[in-house]
Amino acid sequence: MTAKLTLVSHLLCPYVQRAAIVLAEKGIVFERITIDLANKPDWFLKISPLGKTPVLLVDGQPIFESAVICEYLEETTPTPLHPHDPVARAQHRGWMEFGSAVLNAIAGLYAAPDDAQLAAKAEDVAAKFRQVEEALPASAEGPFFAGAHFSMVDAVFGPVFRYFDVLDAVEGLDFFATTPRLLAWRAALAGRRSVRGAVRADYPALLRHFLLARQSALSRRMVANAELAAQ
Ligand SMILES: N[C@@H](CCC(=O)N[C@@H](CS)C(=O)NCC(=O)O)C(=O)O
Repeated sequence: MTAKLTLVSHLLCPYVQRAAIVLAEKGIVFERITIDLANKPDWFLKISPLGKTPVLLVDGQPIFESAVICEYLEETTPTPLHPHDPVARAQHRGWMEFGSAVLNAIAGLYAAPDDAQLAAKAEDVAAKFRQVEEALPASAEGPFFAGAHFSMVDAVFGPVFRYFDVLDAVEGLDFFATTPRLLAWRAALAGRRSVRGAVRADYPALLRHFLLARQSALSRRMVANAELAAQ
């Protein structure tokens, strides 16, 4: 890859992280520009048709939508993250899409206005995790989604699981009670260099701050937990 690549990012965006992970896995040198989505710069609004991160600038030409960015990187580099077999590849794309559904469910969870809706959204996330559990290889295989080879689906789920490094501490929520394979996969992804390097070291503190600022049922639960812990 000889083009100059710039990933226009936001510090907490899980879709940006996917692209950053794929770039790192492929060993591509790129520049990262972080913007404030609460105060979008004019240059960003000009290049981003939907006003969303990520945008990948390829020699100045913008590509938007994280899955499309990942596919572009796959097409233009010799180190595949997708399986070779077309059916398996299509199935992986299906699970990438499901990864976005899980991210939407997580957004529903942290926005839930009251405890009843928080419980319903937590069950939505847990149910989706049970579906992924069924798709994972038996424990003798792994550690990644399709076995030993890190794939695009891994790049999608690394940022999904990262939320739970903060959410695990919230009392009364348990998303992994019946998903041992998912837990093992989560641990493997948490140890992967590309996944770790996709965010800054202060990501957990930034995420906690973001979640507390939502003024949602989850925010109140986090405040209550912190007050209990301080007693
Ligand atoms: N489907 C898009 C989703 C991207 C997305 O939702 N980005 C969020 C940040 S994580 C965003 O830019 N939100 C700003 C806004 O909607 O104004 C993708 O996969 O790239």
